[in-house]
Amino acid sequence: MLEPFVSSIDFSSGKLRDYDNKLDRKLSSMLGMFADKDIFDQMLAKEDSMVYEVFEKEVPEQSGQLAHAVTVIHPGKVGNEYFMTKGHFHVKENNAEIYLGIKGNGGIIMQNKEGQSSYYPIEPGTVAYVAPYWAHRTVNTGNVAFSFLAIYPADAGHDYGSIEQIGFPKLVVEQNSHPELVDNPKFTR
Ligand code: S6P
Ligand code: ZN
Repeated sequence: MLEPFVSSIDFSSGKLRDYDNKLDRKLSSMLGMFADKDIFDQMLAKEDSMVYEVFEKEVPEQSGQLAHAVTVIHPGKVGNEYFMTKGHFHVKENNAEIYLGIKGNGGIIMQNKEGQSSYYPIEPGTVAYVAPYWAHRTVNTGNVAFSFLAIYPADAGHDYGSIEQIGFPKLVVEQNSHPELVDNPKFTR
């Protein structure tokens, strides 16, 4: 049986100090996910920049366990589209999730299977409820690292599926120095 434990977040960097696993998501792992392919290719040819890192505590992927991880999205854009996570549905689609904003400014874009979308800004202290059945992606809309804590059923699973090729109904882009939602031309339903 797993024993109780603690971990700690460094609020100045937004990172989890004593993580068990770290996932690195660089531009090369996000082929086809940003709308402007030409600018993406130019950026990747120059440097395979880090887009986001996920710091995980390890718990068994079993019903009843709560996985928790800190995601740090680096500041940056591909054209006018903010650096973002891949985004996913949970394999167990009825599993919800909680996000807590830790550092920086960002947002969460969500979609359901009917093609509806929902967007909320996240700042330090914001608690976002990802309802069951809603896919979720986060974006960094600021000039510094954007970090948040995610807590979710450890057996929820990640379904990246069509999101990797098509994305969300809306793109989160910078317009006149502010985040705006615009229609995603690839998303037709
Ligand atoms: C897991 C939770 C987060 C994300 C992380 C990276 O359910 O939503 O820990 O895994 O933010 O995003 P993604 O879409 O690449 O898994
Ligand atoms: Zn999730």
